[in-house]
Amino acid sequence: MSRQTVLAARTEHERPDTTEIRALAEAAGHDVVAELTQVRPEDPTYDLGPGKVEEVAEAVNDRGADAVVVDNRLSPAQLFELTDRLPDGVEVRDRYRLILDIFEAGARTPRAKLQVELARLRHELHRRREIQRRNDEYQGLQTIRDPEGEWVREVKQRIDRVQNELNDLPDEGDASRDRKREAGFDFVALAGYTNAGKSTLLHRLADDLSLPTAGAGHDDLSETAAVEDRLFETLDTTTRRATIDGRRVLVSDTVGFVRDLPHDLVEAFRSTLTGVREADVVVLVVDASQPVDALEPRVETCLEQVGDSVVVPAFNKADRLGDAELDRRREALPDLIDDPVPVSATEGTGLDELGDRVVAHLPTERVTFRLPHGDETMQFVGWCHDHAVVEEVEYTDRVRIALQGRPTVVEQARARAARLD
Ligand SMILES: Nc1nc2c(ncn2[C@@H]2O[C@H](COP(=O)(O)OP(=O)(O)OP(=O)(O)O)[C@@H](O)[C@H]2O)c(=O)[nH]1
Ligand SMILES: [Mg+2]
Repeated sequence: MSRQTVLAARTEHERPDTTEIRALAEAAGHDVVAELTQVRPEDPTYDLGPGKVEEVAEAVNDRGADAVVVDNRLSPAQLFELTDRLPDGVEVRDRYRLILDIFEAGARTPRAKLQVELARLRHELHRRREIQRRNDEYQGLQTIRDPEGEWVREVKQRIDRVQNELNDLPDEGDASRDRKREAGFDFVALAGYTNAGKSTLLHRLADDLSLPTAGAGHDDLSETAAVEDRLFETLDTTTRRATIDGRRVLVSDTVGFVRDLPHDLVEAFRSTLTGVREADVVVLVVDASQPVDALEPRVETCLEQVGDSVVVPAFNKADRLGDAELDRRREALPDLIDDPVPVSATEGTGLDELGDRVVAHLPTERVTFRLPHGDETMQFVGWCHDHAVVEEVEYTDRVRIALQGRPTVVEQARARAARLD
């Protein structure tokens, strides 16, 4: 059920670009029927200037709209004042609440649902605190009956409850990650702005043949990652196996970033982001088909979230650009990211180079064994093929095996080889 919506955007200096807020509004189920923009400093009462508020109200009346979206963050008071200027029943959404709505509607897994609820409650806590603070100011010297406020306490209790439920969810994190590292898996996370093509790239990289069957140890490996031309399609991490240059890699798709991603949401999705930060390599997926000007702020937003992980940047959707356009984009970001790899997740181009760049950053050790001929050595060679990259097997007076892989795997190989010699 889509809502008929009037969109309003105000920026202080340049004319507002409403492409992103429109896409966000659409993702939240709004049908934008009118758009009003304004260049002006923030008005303390409404955010928008009072004249613009009148225009918004007129547009709402003319179009029979039932919602207004403002591309800024409104204080609780501004939200209240603006709503008051509009016909009864018209809902006002700012960027922050709009993103919360999208997350709320899109959350599918129990974890994502609880994380969104936590974000909403934290936001509600701030709102109630601010309303209370304003009340206190107005009351001046009057005695305040309940300084903390039952109203505020109630939300805090609900936050604790949701937090506990989240903590009680089966741990998908550390322990199983450690086990998989032990087993020789490398971890690669796909991170990037929303709609950059992360899930599409995951489908490309994933090893369909080695798709895990449901069963012990693999239950957090999900088979699907929805692809949609819609912001925030992915709200939960999906992990798939991939083989990149012979290395066994677990690749995770992640929640996209967006400018002004609500802090409460970032907090609530912290475990997802921790996954990104613990990855051996983060592939930063950039939608290179965006206008040059849009790239820098987007890449900056992503880098802030990614922390100091090893980053391999990919310019996705390269199929939409010519070489000259790609070069212009590369030149626009020299200080932020190092030599992005042009790829097309839909066409499947550039993936070999991307794979090479990823593997070059994985922790790697090389070793050569010389073992006696025999069944056990052949079994060991099989084990090596399954767990590492076997570079050479040579049969002379002994069997010479040269391999490379994760240091933990090389260590295990050494221990196995020692038993054979
Ligand atoms: N032309 C072109 N389109 C692409 C490419 N990769 C992805 N797309 C399209 O971009 C849109 C978004 O792709 P997704 O893979 O859902 O993007 P995402 O980064 O996972 O998005 P969120 O989960 O919403 O953050 C879809 O319509 C894809 O078909 C590409 O290489 N070229
Ligand atoms: Mg996605």
